[in-house]
Amino acid sequence: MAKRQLNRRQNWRIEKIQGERAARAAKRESQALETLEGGDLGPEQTGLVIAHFGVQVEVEALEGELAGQVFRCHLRANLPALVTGDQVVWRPGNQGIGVIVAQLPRSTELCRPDTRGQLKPVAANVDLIVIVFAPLPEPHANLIDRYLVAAEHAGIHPLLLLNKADLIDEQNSVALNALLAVYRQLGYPVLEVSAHEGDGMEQLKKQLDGHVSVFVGQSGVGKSSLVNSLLPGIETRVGPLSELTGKGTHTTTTARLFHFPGGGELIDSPGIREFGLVHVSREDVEAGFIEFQELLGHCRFRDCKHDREPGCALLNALEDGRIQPQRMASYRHILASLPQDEY
Ligand SMILES: Nc1nc2c(ncn2[C@@H]2O[C@H](COP(=O)(O)OP(=O)(O)O)[C@@H](O)[C@H]2O)c(=O)[nH]1
Ligand SMILES: [Mg+2]
Ligand SMILES: [Zn+2]
Repeated sequence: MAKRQLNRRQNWRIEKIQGERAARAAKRESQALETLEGGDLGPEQTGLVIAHFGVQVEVEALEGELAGQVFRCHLRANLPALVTGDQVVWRPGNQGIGVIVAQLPRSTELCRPDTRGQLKPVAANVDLIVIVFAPLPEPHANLIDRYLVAAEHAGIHPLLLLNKADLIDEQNSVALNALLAVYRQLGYPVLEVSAHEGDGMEQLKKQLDGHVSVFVGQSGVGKSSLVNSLLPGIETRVGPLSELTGKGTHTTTTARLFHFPGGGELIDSPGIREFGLVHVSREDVEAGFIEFQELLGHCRFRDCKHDREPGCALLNALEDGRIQPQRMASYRHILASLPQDEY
C-alpha cells in the first residue's frame, strides 16, 4: 500500500514536471512564432514535411529559389496534425526558420495505433509499399498477404521484393518460385534482388524513381541493408539537419523523408518498417484479396462467410482454380486473427 502511494506520488510529480516542461515549450514556441510573424516573412509557397519534431516540423522548399533547402518551421495554431510526407503551404522567415500556414490535401495516409490504441497517421502521400521477404527467414505467404491487404486498404501500390537472391539454392528454389508465381499470376510486380551482391538493385532503383516509398517486412529480411545500399551515407545526410534541432525536446519521434540519389523518396522509421495489418474489418480483408473482387456479391447467401455454404462464389472459384488454395488459406488465417467483433 505504502509502495503504491509512493508510486502514485512519484507519478504525479513526473506528470507535473512533464506538464510544466510542455507548457514552457509551448510558451517558447508561441513567443518564437510571434517574433517571426512580426518580422519579414517571405511569400507563401509549397513545401514538403521531411521530419516532425515535438512542436515543429522540418520543411523542404519545393519551389522558387529556395527549392531543395530545408527549414525548421513553427506551426500556426489550428493546423491539423502534420506528418512526414505532408505537403504544406509555408512562409520562410530568416535564418532557416519558417511558418507553416496550411496543410495541403493528402493522397494517402499510413496509420498506426498509438500507445492508447488510437489510429494515428504516421506518413502522408506514400504511393509505393515495398514488401520485403527473403529465402531466409523463411517467407510466410500469410504475412505477405497481410501486407497486401494493408496496402490495398491504404490505396497504395505494393511491390513484392525478394531480397537475398544470392541465397536461392536447389533446396529452396522450388518453393520460392511457386510463391513468386502466385503473386505474378495476380498481377503484382515482383522483383528479385540481393542487397549484398547488388543483383537487381539497378532495376529496383528504377522502380523507386518517381515514387514515395516505404519498406516493410519481417525482421531479418534485409530492409536496413537495402535502405543503406540505396542511401549511401545516410548518416552524413541526417547529421547537419539534426544539429538544427539537436535540443533534447526536439528529438525526432516519427518518420523521416529521404531522397534516393537515383530518384524517388523514402519515408523511413522503425515504426513504418513494422507497419502491418491494423484495424481492418472482414470487408477490408476481402477487399484486400484482389482476385475476390469480381466474385464478392455473387454468393447465394448475402451473408455468406465463404466457409461451407452452398452456392458460394469463392468456394466455386477455389474449386476450379480461379482462386489459389494458398491465398484462400491466407484469407481464412487473417480473418481468424481479427478481433472477434470484426469477424
Ligand atoms: N546473403 C544475404 N544476406 C543479406 C542480404 N541482405 C541482408 N542480409 C543479411 O540479413 C541480415 C538481416 O539484415 P537487416 O538489413 O538487418 O534486416 P532487417 O531486419 O529487415 O532490417 C543481416 O545479417 C544482413 O547482413 C542479402 O542480399 N544477401
Ligand atoms: Mg533493420
Ligand atoms: Zn461465399
